[in-house]
Amino acid sequence: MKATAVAHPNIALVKYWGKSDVETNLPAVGSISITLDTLTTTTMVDFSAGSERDELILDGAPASGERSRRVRSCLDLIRRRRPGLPPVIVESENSFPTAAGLASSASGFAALVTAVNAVLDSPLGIDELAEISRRCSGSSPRSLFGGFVELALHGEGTRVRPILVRGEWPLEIVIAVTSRTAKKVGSSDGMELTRKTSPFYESWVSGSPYDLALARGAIASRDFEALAAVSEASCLRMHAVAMAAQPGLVYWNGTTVECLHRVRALREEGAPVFFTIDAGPQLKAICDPAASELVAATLAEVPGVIEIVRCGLGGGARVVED
Ligand code: 2P0
Repeated sequence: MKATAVAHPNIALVKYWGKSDVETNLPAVGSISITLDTLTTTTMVDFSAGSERDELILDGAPASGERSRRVRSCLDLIRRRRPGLPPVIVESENSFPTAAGLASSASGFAALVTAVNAVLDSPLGIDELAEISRRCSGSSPRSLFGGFVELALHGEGTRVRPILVRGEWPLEIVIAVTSRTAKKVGSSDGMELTRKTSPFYESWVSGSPYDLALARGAIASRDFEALAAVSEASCLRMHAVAMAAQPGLVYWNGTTVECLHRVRALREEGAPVFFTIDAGPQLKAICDPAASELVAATLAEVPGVIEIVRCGLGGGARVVED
């Protein structure tokens, strides 16, 4: 009763920001993402260790507090569907710093549900797995798949589907790490504050289907410029609606803004590159592989950039040999 799974973080091009139901963690908007390679979460579950209660070991140290509470509630959701699972030891390792703002909860829950599913006599289907992981982290179902992925609102819930596999449009991602300080307001709290207080929230939500349609079209036709336009617009609107909350949420630092301008300048000079920024100060530049060297070198020179991480598109969550 042991299994190990790996999963990668993903980056949304059309952003999820806001929940229509906090209890079930139901997103108010759909989202489209790309799954990364290079960065990896590896999670081992051991139901045969004779543990008295569920335990989480994260990056080599026992975890408590919010992280372990979220893992237990994920395990509870699985036990509701597959009763009788004994207590488990969960050992999870990230190949990247958890505090670096690189979406460790998405890869973490995708790896966890995939590993647990591998020990079940009667495994859960992908839609059930996605539903469970979404309840724990709204971005995590997207990491169940590789390449380009859409998490769509569907009936009373959501449905996640791959749009393109990674080899069909092999873009690269250059991440400019500008701070390692954990953010003051996490995504879940930031989304709720935005929903309750931002005067722009309704128009953010109502504009999302249009952005999703534009992005789907751009991806289907491999239209880089169209994808750049809709992705930067979605990113800036997400930050605008959050900045308009009370008190306003500003996830950027000065270096983030400078990186944004450098990416736009590169594009004006003809390099196929665009930016996106999540609920933190790191800038992610998405580019054609031919431009990635130039993009990495340009962002590395921006004062305040402390690390450059380069990725391609990765595969979905999967079981691996121990
Ligand atoms: C996204 N983010 O689409 C957006 C953009 C952050 C900024 O999905 O509250 O940490 O646990 O469902 O999974 C944050 O994702 O949020 C997120 P919760 P989660 O990638």
